[in-house]
Amino acid sequence: MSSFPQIGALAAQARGILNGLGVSASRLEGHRAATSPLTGEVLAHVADMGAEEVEGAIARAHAAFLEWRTVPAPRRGELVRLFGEELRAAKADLAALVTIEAGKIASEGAGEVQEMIDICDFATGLSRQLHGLTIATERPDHRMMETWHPIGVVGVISAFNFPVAVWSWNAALAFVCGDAVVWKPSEKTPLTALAVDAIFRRAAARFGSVPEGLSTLVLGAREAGEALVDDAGVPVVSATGSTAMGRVVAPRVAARFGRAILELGGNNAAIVCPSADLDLTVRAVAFAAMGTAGQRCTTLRRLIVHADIYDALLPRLKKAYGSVRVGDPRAAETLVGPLIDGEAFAAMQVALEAARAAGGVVTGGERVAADALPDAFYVRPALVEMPAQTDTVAAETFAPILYVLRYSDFAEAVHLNNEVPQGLASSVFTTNLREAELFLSAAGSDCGIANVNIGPSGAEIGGAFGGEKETGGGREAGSDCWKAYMRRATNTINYGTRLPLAQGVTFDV
Ligand code: UN1
Repeated sequence: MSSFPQIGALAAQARGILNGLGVSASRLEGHRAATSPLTGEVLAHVADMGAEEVEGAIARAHAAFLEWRTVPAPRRGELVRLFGEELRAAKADLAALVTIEAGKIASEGAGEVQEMIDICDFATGLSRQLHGLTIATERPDHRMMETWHPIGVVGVISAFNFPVAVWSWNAALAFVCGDAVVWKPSEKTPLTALAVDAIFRRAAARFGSVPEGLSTLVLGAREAGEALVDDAGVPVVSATGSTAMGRVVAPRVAARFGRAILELGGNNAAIVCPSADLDLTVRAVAFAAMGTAGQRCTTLRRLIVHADIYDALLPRLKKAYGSVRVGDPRAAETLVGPLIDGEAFAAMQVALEAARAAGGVVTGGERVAADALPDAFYVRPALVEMPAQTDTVAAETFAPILYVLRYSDFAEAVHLNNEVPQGLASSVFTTNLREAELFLSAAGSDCGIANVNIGPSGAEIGGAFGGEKETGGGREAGSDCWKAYMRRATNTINYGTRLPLAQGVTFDV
């Protein structure tokens, strides 16, 4: 039996966690309500910052940067190592707060905090590896090299669905790179941001000499985000959210020649080939499509199934969809928690209606527990068999809807994978080497993430995370993503007594 939360107890629990982590009561007073998607109840109130306050925070962050950039990088890594330790100590509390404020099931809440710990470990190691190249020069008695320097204040705009981890991918790297960070979290998740800010302060206190303003949290609505986007004192803006948001952010950052790292919408597909291991495929599809109630950028939204196995796979998927537990995300048996709010529910219904009108056959998708919880939006995940890749299928709806399409030729399946405007994550399920390699090749998936025999979601932090086309082109987390948080200087040194010019130019005065 599914269980649903009772209205009334969450505010005390959230406040208890915030208090325990050291968030001062004064930060929980303001005019804007912070609510829980579990019941719709108000957890606390917070104060929004206006543009002027954000500008002040950016100025203080810049002053902190001027100090921090001269601290040796491995020493900066020590701060991030301590932050990782503090996160380990606070993991259970922060995870519980993520569940209460963002609606994630308990294991995903814990997983999100683990992702923060992992990036701290990664960044700590990286703090001794911010390498530049030495490059052969064409001139005698010369040496040419690259040096990577801290760049300045990094603005981070994050979304509700990863309310703390996305900030940490950016911040952990930025701190070891010698930058200061100003963070504008989603208006829907201010409390988890306050908690993280308090945990960071614990690490800073242990470190001892962190300049004030190195890490600043600015709570607020659009005005606060715009102040961050438009301020020339913020050379890097890392923004995660919808493609619509990215369309606003990208040109404004570009207009002042800032650097934008964009992680926007995804419309992620998986191709299921005739040779696929169906047991594994069903499990992978279930997590990727229904996990996080379909509210990951990497959520599986389109399943492209070969006609020969369609009738074997679909009943198994329908069974998984029919039996998945929807309910209180704190309960051990629950796999699907609530949608973030009523807007998300309305958008889901609009998409399902459009799919039906285009000939789609919908299983699931209905709201549950609406009588007991009128301000919370629990839905059964929807499986939608579609006759074609219609406009609705090509759009990202941030809800648990999986559109299923049929294919007969592998090239057609790859074409369908790539036909949508977004380009974040993709997968192929096959045991055929040619199909797997073709999918990963230059002529295969056009996405930033292309997987074989695992779903498109749940990426590890060690790799570069992000995607192409309307996903925005940014990369965050592992690999060499750190380079986006630094400026590169090319240095040429003449240790001789002559002055040979490049390209053989002579200029004798
Ligand atoms: C997001 O949804 O914005 O790969 C990020 C994943 C997670 C990150 C998702 N590691 O699903």
